[in-house]
Amino acid sequence: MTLLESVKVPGDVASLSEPELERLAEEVRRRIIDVVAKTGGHLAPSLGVVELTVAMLSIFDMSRDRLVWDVGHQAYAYKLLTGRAGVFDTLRTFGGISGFPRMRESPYDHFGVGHSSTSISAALGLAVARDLEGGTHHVIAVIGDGALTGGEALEGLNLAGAGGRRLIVVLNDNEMSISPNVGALSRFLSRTLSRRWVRQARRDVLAFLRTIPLIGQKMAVYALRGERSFKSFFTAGMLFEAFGFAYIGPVEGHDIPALRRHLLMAAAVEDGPVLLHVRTRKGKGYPPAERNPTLYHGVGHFTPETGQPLARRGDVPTFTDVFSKTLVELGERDPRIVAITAAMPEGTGTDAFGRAFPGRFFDVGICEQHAVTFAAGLATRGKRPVVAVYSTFLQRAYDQIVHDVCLQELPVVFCLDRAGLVGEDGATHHGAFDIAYLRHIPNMRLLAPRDEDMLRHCLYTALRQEAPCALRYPRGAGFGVHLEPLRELPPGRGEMVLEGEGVLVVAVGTRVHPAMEAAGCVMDQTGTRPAVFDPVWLKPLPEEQLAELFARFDRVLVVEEGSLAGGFSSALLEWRNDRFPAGIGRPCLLKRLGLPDAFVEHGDQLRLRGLAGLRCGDIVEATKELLRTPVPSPS
Ligand SMILES: Cc1ncc(C[n+]2csc(CCOP(=O)(O)OP(=O)(O)O)c2C)c(N)n1
Repeated sequence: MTLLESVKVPGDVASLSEPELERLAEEVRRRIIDVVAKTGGHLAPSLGVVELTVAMLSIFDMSRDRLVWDVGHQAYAYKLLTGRAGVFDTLRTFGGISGFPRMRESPYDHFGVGHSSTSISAALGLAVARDLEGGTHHVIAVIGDGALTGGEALEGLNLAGAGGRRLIVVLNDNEMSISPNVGALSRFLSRTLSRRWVRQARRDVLAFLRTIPLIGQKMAVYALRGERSFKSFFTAGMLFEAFGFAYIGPVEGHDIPALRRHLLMAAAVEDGPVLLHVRTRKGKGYPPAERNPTLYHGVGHFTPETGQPLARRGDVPTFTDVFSKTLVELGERDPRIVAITAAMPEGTGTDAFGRAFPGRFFDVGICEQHAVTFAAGLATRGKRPVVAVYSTFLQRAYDQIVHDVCLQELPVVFCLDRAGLVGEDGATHHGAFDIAYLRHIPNMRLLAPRDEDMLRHCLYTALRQEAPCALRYPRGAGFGVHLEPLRELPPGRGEMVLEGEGVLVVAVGTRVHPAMEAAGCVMDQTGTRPAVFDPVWLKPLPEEQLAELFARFDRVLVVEEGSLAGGFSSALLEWRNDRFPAGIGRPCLLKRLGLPDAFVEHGDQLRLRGLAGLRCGDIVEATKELLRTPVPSPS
């Protein structure tokens, strides 16, 4: 029996000797590599905290103590050691365990997560609840140096530090976000303080020391011999101590005995919050991931022996690829264009723009709110900012979009990648709500390209608007269509992509091609070919075309890969109601396909689309049902 098999409950880890803990860590690491090679997932972050997880479980009692992971993408070792080893190979698959901590999945997941920078706030909530109940258990937050760049983490730190509650924050410092970490905090942690700052600070300290009688001059000489020795005066500890935390570390994060000693020290701090600074290596123990932690941050299937990716990239470019190239193409034509990403240069494809125009590219860290307001500032001075962000993460910056961009009427372009169902990352990551959270904001314009060619025209068009404008496109490959020269899409005009009769299918974005295919099937099966309309603009609505179409069709099917509540079909219903007040207009059967009022789970993207009724076959069935249903006669 392996040690991993012998760990039935997390408490079993506490009974192991340190050499056994080290063996256990190796078994856990091997298992993570073998399973992620088959399922894909967040490999490098999880490998980096194997020893930390084992050490924490050897000291804390997870049936009593409470542990909050930040982002949660690094919790695979924790899952393996908290009763989920038997189902670990179902990781991220439909019906299997999630890639992130989930309170519904396990009593040992003390807080659900997927978005970054929440752990300190949540853990503070758990600590205050404990104190209100007179409890004595430990509350621990584990946060990465990348997640620490997010504003909410700093808000949590600020309040936890001032509140004096017993709380342990473990800083998992690997100097990486998905890409190398950015910002002053990260520099402070890695001690790459700017020369200018060091020189000025040296002058100030020198002046101060010289005021001390007798020994001052000697101290000054000793302390300030060189920049390097001066820098060593300034430790990360000073920063966290200024926030009101006791500081312990830094400790080598792959040395289990050292980790245990330091964790025990942290656990012994009784009179307030403590921060334990742990230095780890992303991808630790798996050379391909250590060499390229960005590639192995989130990885698809690969051969475990070599790290070689298994899924060969097809010939059809992804939406992200096409966006990436088009942005560079447009950047060459227009020097006003600047690109902003919140810690996702590779994921959003803005890395290419960064290489082409380093001075016009800004990775701001995991700071979606800052990204939006920063873009607004740039736009006031005539720049054309493109904020490239995943649909789900832009949720963070809702008020900034309303208050700093739309109310100010600033031409910021939002490029929302991963709109719709993303697949294996699941409920925390689906881009379900962007149509609903954008379309009601005054001044906002919203485009949904049906394929990678239209994505190019949408981006070109968005950059020509004198107004805030967003475009949404999905994760994954395009449709393999020909890429045409760029053209401007007139606002509020859609495209009739297939003429037909009987039923009008209004398909949003990437549902247009499946709808066209479905129309062919319906024609074959019933002899009636439905019409397919692509609104292109979700806002402003193509009102004149819709008025004409609603006059022609009394059976309408709307398909969108976004929440039905507040989505595009809701917009059509609102428009129709207001345009044709009671008694005017013809009765119409209107059926809607979209995402339900429920969080969609994780699983294969195609399968999830099928479950949501958004695939070609579902459109065929819905269309035929509409054709069969009699339209009520006007009363
Ligand atoms: C709000 C939000 N924005 C972006 C992301 C995407 N994301 C996931 S992990 C990650 C980097 C986290 O870095 P760090 O906290 O240092 O953890 P590491 O992966 O280095 O272990 C990013 C940007 C996210 N999960 N949430």
